[in-house]
Amino acid sequence: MGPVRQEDNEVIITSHDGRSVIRVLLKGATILSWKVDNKELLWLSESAVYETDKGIRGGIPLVFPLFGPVTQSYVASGEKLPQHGFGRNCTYEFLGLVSESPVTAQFGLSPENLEDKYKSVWPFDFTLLFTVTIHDNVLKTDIELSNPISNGTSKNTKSWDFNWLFHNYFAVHSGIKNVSVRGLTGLDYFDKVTKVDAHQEESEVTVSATIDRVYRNTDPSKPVVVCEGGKPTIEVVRENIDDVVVWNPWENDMSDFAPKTGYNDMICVEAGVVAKLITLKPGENWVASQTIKANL
Ligand code: TA6
Repeated sequence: MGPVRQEDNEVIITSHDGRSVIRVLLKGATILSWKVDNKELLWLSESAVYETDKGIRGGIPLVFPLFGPVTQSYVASGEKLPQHGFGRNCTYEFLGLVSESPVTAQFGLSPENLEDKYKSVWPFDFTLLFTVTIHDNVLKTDIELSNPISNGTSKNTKSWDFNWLFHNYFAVHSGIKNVSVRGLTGLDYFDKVTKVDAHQEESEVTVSATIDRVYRNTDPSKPVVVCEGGKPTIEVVRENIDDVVVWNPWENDMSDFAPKTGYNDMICVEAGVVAKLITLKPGENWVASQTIKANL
C-alpha cells in the first residue's frame, strides 16, 4: 500500500518508515490526528462539529486571513469575516504527494474553492499552498501564500493584509497539572484573559485556570517545548513565524468541546503571525513553517 489513502473527506498519510500517520480532513486541511508509534499527539474534541462555519475543535486548524474576532470589514456593506477567518472552514483541494521520502503532500486553496459568503466579504485574489511532511517522529507544516499579479484575464491591483496561525491542539496524557511550557521566558505577551500586556519572568508556563496568551517576538529557531512531569514531549520550532499562542479554555460552555473535562487532556501551543498584519502586494508571496518533534 502506498503512503496515501483517500477516504471520503479525509486523506491518510503514512511516513516512509511507518512511524508517523496523519489524518487530514479536506475541510480546513485540518490535521485531525498525528500518531507516532501509535501514540496520539493531537487532541480532538469528541463533539467536534464538521459541518459548520467554524473550524474543527481540535487537531491543527489553519487560521487565515485574520486571527481572533474580526473588527474590520473590506466591503461597502460592512459585513465581516467570521472569527479566525475562512482558512479553517473551506474545503481544500488535495494536490497529491510531492515527495515519497520524506513523505510530503500538498493541499491548495484559492478563490475558486471559496464559498460566495466568504468571497463577498474578502474580495481578494490569492493562492494558499499547505504542505505537510512526515518522517520518524517529526511533522512539518509549510505554508505559502501568494497574491497573484493577474488572474489570467485581468491585472490584479489589490494588496491584502493577513494573519496566519497553525492552531495546534496538543494531547496531554498525564493531566494538565503536569504540563509546563518552556522556551517563552523573557518574552512580552498579551494576556487575552486579563486584557493586559505582561512579561514572562517564570522559566515555564503552567496552567491551573483559563489561559490565553499571545507571546510576541519569539526566536523562531528556539523550540517552544511542552513538558509532562518535567519531561519534554513536544517541541515546536518555526520559520518566519514570530508569535506563539498558549491557550487552554479550562471549564467552558463550548458545545463542540467534549468531554467537559477535556481541558485536562489538551493544550494549544500555536505558531503564527497574529500580533501584526502582513501585507502582500500583487506579485508577492510569503512562506513560513513549523516543525513539530514528538519525544515519546
Ligand atoms: O488561539 C486562541 C484563541 O484565539 C482563543 O482566544 C480562543 O477563543 C480560541 O482561539 C478558539 O477560538 P474558536 O473560534 O475556535 O472558538
